[in-house]
Amino acid sequence: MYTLHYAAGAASFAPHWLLIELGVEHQLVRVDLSAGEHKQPAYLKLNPNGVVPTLLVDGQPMWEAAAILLCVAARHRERGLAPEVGTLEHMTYLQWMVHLTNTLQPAFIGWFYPERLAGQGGDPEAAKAAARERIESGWERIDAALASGQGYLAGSRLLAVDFMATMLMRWSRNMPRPATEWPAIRDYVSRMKTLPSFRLLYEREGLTEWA
Ligand SMILES: N[C@@H](CCC(=O)N[C@@H](CS)C(=O)NCC(=O)O)C(=O)O
Repeated sequence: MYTLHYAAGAASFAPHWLLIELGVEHQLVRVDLSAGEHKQPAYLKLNPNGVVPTLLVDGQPMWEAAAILLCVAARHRERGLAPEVGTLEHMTYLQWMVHLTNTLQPAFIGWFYPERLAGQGGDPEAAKAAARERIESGWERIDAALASGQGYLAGSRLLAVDFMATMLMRWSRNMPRPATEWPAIRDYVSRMKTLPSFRLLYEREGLTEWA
């Protein structure tokens, strides 16, 4: 049994979407970030980083969105969202998952919370500009990969990594140059949005923007 601790539109968006797409039974626990619930001892016991998401798998907590995606997709490999380990498809899948979580995802912290990266006495505007540059160069690479690829990030079929990529693309929606300004990304996003699981996710999280 899965229990996802989530906040609407946050890093829990991709794991939540994957659970819906897989059609596996799960419960949701909403974490009120504005009330600081994620910094309370009860939540820190589950996730010492004090961030969402946390997924309980048969009561055992697991954190890090990308790890959750890899793990849950692999546990339900028969549903076709995780490649077979050791194949070329698996190689590309892992490469993008790690790249997204290692490069683009932290750059968003710099964009949304520049003061955290700038530190005391640092310049938040400079941190924000650097984050924007990193994010946009990420879109450049992803757009090129999609343009010369077979429709999805790791090849010709939808895999768990596509939920991660789309979540990050969504996060750029209010930036001066959102991801959808890159043509291959725009086409990819419109296809991802046609998944019935995307609609369901929006309903369950009460989201409206970027629908
Ligand atoms: N690397 C973590 C990052 C999670 C993360 O930063 N979550 C944000 C929401 S998008 C959060 O909970 N922020 C609250 C905070 O930093 O206080 C993951 O992918 O799970």
